[in-house]
Amino acid sequence: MASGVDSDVFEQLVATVERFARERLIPAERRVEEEDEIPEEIVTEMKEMGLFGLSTPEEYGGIGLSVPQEARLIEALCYASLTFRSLIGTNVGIGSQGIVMDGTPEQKAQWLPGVASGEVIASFALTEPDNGSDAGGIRTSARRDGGDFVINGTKRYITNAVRAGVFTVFARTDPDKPGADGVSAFIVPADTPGITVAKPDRKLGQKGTKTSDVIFEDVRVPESAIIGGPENLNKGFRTAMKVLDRGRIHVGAMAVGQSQRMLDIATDYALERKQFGKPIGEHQLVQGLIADCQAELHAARALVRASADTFDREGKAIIEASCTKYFCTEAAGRIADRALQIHGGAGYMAEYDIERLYRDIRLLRIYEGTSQIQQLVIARRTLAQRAA
Ligand code: COS
Repeated sequence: MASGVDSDVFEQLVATVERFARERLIPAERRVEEEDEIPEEIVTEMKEMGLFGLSTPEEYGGIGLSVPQEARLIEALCYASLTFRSLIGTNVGIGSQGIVMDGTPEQKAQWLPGVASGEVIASFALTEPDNGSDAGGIRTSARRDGGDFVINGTKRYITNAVRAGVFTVFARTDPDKPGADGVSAFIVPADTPGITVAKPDRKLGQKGTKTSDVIFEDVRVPESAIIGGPENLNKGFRTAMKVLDRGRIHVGAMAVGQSQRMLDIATDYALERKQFGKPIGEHQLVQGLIADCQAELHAARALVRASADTFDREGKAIIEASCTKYFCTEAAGRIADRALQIHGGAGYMAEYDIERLYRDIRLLRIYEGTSQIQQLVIARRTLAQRAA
């Protein structure tokens, strides 16, 4: 378990990222929205700052933040549009963590330095057209052929697929085991013959992020491509779940960063906008909206920190991670709604940032496990703990 970086170095990094978000990213948000692309100069700056390698262990060229440190830094970064986080998100989280957590030393040495520098984008290929929440039901097959596996199937909504240098692909290696048990995780270089990345999806928000279908047709990989090596055959579902647990704390931190931004915008508006002869912030019903946002934001931030601490200390935090993702993203949805309401008619207009933020954060309640999946994880495990 990474113990993180020295606290002085870390505080400097947080201050740098806070400044970067305010001075470089927020001013670029409208351009990103219009062009549906992140400007190349910003991508370069993010690489130079080491943001792609936040969670990669130092020995592989990353910064090696602990989970609580990563959460705080992601909160700071997500004061700006979630699109910028999406660019680094798969390298910091779901795309690479399978290799960090369960990879062999050779796999780590081969892939993690490129992931940390941002030269290689790592993309997580789990979801399929017919299997999203039911991650154990995946149909993409990896058929053994001598010392190789041959992968066939389609993956859907795969973040950063168009930019990917490597995919972590979850495929069924045992067709006789229908659920989670017959699934393996593979490291598949994106230039392997037989991989087609479709053109990016059109979405409600988070313009500039890229998700696509990825089609695997007779994609041949050696058995050494199984994450953790051949002895991890049929153990890929657990790798996916561990990666998602950590990811769910990360998504909670994203929700906190965006919630702070939306509250700040709404508060500024409430101080400026006058109705009935005074700023609307002096009207108690508007104050009620502000207070509810602030109270939920405080609760969400505290929950992220507590869960991240548990993950760091115990190496896992399944119930905590699901509670965090569930509460923080649902709270962000309520905060967005109130922040837009405080703006009145202006909130519905595209010239005000809140309209875009409202659309962007909608996805938080869906990806890396819907709110309903989090409820299911929390309740099943709570019941099992009491029954034990
Ligand atoms: N960490 C480690 N192992 C885990 C785990 C976790 N967080 N969660 C489950 N497992 C293990 C279980 O312990 C079980 O192993 P054993 O049989 O040895 O006990 C195995 O994995 C199967 O678990 P379970 O029976 O709970 O699997 P289910 O198929 O019932 O589904 C849910 C589990 C629904 C929780 C899972 O499919 C899920 O999280 N779905 C959402 C997927 C998702 O987030 N998709 C987003 C796409 S990526 S952006």
